[in-house]
Amino acid sequence: MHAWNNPEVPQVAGSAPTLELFNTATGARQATAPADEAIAPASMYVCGITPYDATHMGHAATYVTFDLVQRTWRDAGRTVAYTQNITDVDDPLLERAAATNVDWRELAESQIQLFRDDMEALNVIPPQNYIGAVESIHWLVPVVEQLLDADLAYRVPAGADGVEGDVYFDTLAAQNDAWKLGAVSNYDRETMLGFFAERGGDPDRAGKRDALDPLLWRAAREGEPSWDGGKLGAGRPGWHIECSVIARKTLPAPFTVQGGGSDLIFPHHEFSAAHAAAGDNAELAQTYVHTGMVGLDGEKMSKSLGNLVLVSKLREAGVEPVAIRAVLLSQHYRSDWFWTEQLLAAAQQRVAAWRQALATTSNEDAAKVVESIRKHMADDIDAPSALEALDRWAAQPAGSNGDGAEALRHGIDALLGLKL
Ligand code: 5CA
Ligand code: ZN
Repeated sequence: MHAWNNPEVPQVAGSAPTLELFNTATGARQATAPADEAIAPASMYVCGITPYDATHMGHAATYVTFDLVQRTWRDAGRTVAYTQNITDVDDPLLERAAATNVDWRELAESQIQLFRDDMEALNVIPPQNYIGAVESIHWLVPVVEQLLDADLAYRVPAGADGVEGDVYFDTLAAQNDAWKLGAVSNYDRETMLGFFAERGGDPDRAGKRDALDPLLWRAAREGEPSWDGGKLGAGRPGWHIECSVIARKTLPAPFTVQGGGSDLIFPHHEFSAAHAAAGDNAELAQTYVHTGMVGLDGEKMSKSLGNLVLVSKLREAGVEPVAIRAVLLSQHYRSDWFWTEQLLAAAQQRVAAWRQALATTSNEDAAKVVESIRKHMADDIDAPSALEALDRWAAQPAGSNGDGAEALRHGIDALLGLKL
């Protein structure tokens, strides 16, 4: 699928230090490249939208975070291979389409377009590979067939609806050197069971070998879309295998960063890694990076609750995208936080102050501020501190002829994606 247009990213003199990121799997920070491979290509898979109710501030915060990761790598001289998926067939999308009486394909297409426009407005660099679940079915079917052949997957007997042919992953049998249950999330079983039920899993499905076993292939049902699944029979893919296969088909193994919101730690990223390890006995990714949850009025912002602030609505109301992006950067990516009008107003004021200060900045100051931004971004994407460095610079008395304005404007654009 096509993504969106590439923004212009200026080149900036000098280069960033090696980026360190907090890895959920190890609970520790780690460099995203060994020191002697500082300019080796970096690779990243970020879990994309399920295309309905796009693009709310939680989505925007997550994609802007990984955009900052990419910008920091690029500034350090690395090329970046980036894949993002679209979960363009899944239960929640089908349910929303049915509830609102629209064709699920039309709903998906319109929401994907809205997302593209929002990402472009927010100055987010597009992925090279933007791949829908539907497009990837022909990659996925042989992978599930192989898991069945290896007895790492199994068919569950028909349930109440009498449909045969649902295929599940044998979690416990699939454990090996590259992955064991909990390797990504580090959760205990009780926590896993809770999140599994909450986030699309079916712990009570009769006939499973283990309650946590996730669905790999859902056999065709009356009234549901389905595709030819070779030996699997007609059906549609499970969620985790979709991302696992798209990532492995398009990126090196292991790739550098697996990204998404903290709501994907379990079961989604745990099992995406598990499926990859079962197929290849290899780790899926080197670093698992998760963004905190954005909420509104005391609750997580989510489609199911309907408490959404949409990027497109703010844009329609005349809010400058650079101010929205400045709000997102003002919060640390790993914290949970709440969107408020006050945060937006504060960001608008800051953008105005930075713009004003640019006119009189010196070359010397520009170089210092760029170095300070670089240091903060390499430090586990500490965007709030980078913005505070901008505030301190903007608060200095105007004292120069502005010969550093262009260099600093470029630096702020390249490193933070803020076009002032
Ligand atoms: N299609 C799947 C991933 S394969 C999915 O989770 N889609 S989503 O539309 O629900 O979310 C898209 C991305 O935004 C995911 O990375 C998700 O973790 C992140 N996300 C969703 N809600 C929030 C939120 N409130 N705050 C921060 N990030 C969020
Ligand atoms: Zn995913």
